[in-house]
Amino acid sequence: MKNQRNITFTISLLFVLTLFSCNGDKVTKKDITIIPEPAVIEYGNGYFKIDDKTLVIADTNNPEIFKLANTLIERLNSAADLDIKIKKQSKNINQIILELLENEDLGEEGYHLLVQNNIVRLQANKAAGLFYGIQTIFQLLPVDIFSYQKVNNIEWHIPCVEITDKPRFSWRGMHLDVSRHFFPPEFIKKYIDIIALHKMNIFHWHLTDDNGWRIEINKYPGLTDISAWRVDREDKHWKEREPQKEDEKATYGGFYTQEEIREIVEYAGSKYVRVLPEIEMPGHTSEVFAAYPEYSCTGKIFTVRPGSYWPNSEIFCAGNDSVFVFLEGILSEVINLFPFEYIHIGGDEADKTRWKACPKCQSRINKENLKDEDELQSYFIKRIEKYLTSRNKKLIGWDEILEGGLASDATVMSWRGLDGGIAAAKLGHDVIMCPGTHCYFDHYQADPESQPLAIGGYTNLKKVYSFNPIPKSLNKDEEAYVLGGQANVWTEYIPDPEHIEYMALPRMTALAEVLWTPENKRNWRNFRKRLIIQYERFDRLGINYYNSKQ
Ligand code: TNX
Repeated sequence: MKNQRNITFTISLLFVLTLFSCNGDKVTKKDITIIPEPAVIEYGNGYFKIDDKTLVIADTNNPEIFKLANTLIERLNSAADLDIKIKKQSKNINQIILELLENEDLGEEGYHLLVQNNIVRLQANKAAGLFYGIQTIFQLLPVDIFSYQKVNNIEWHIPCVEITDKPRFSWRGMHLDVSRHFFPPEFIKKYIDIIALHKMNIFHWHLTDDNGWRIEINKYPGLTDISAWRVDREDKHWKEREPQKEDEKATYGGFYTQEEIREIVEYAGSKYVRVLPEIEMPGHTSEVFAAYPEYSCTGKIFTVRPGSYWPNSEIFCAGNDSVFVFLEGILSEVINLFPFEYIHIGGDEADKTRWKACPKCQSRINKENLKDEDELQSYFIKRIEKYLTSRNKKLIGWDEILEGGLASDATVMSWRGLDGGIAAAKLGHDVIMCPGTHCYFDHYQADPESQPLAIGGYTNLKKVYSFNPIPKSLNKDEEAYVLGGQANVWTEYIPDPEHIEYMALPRMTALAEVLWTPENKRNWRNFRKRLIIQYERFDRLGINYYNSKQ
């Protein structure tokens, strides 16, 4: 009896093994074009074929998992023209299983994907990991899976591989300046799609700056009635734009309503992208004084600037308490719109000329025992941080917030090289690295002669790919403060969405690999080969890009 049971067991085990092992040609590295490159790939034999009988198995009682299963079948059923259903379980073996499984090694965003001839099993610790695993499945399929049209006469094969993958950094960001030029909500969603396609997870939304206020604030309607609009000088070079004349109407600009913002934030959430709003202060704020001149030092009325000016002298008065009431009123609405734990308050390039001459600012310096205007800026930021902390939010600022003393729990975004980030990490503060040298996608990406007009600089694809967010001068403990990196897309010279895509891609593709892939697995030559297929994906998705080879 015992023997018989053993035999039955052995036979069923053999049956299971042959069933689940991969048959067919050996899969090789060149068959796989995943970007960013996964941490670990093992190659099997043959492929899993998706057809109408394939089932997606997922916990349909869990709304988040059910939604993820839907994102998988929607693309399969549209581009691949299949009719795949989601089931909770099935005896059928032709299935793609999505499941949550406690596995600390995979962290918040990692996944494990096993593709065999008869079955695909995607496991993750958290839903975000399943989302990234699904992105990987799409990239294992023929590129036509990215097509908006139905594509017939294709075998939808997933090569047999085993992938264990998770990101190197938790902060993988893309910034976009919507003040210098305004871009419609539909494009913001497309930008978020592109972020998610690259397994990046932060959208830093630069919502306010001198050239236009872009977020509806119910308490202060002047911000969208007046500060969101400037005169149209689009036919002139950014630096040669005459200010608004007395008899002129400001017609160029726009803003996002709170309803649009809520929708965008929710949309981003469904793609595991968190939205970081930026409200600039104390500088880069002259547009505010077009509607509310009382919050500047001089009280003078300004018009919203249609182009550049330097330096940024028109900044919030730091000696006037009503400025803080105003800013807290704004931030209170911002906090209600954005669930992300961080709020970015800018802090960059504030010229202190007005503060030096302002009696209120000088009296604040005296009363608070501050040494100089740098310490006054630090006072300003610390006061705002106190408010944010009281509302359970964390403050992020550009590296200038180090000057005059860093607020106690502030996170620093290091843009003027890595030094600000290094200093902040050494002080025990979290840091996001986005140095102008490697992460400014408003800079030229090739010989300026061959490119549309840009702000200057030169950052080609290879340079972005060589970026390392961890400076050598940090020790192991300090390294841990570097949350990751991001690229910034300032739009003084970028007036429309196609141009944004052109400037962002493929440099963003390189940055995505820098921020996701283990450093020792990064390989420029191999990346360039995979890039060719990535371009085909962009083509299918209707995304513009610069056909860069270096
Ligand atoms: C500096 S980076 C700025 C922006 C400009 C950008 C142009 C930073 C924090 N401030 O206001 O748009 O340079 O590259």
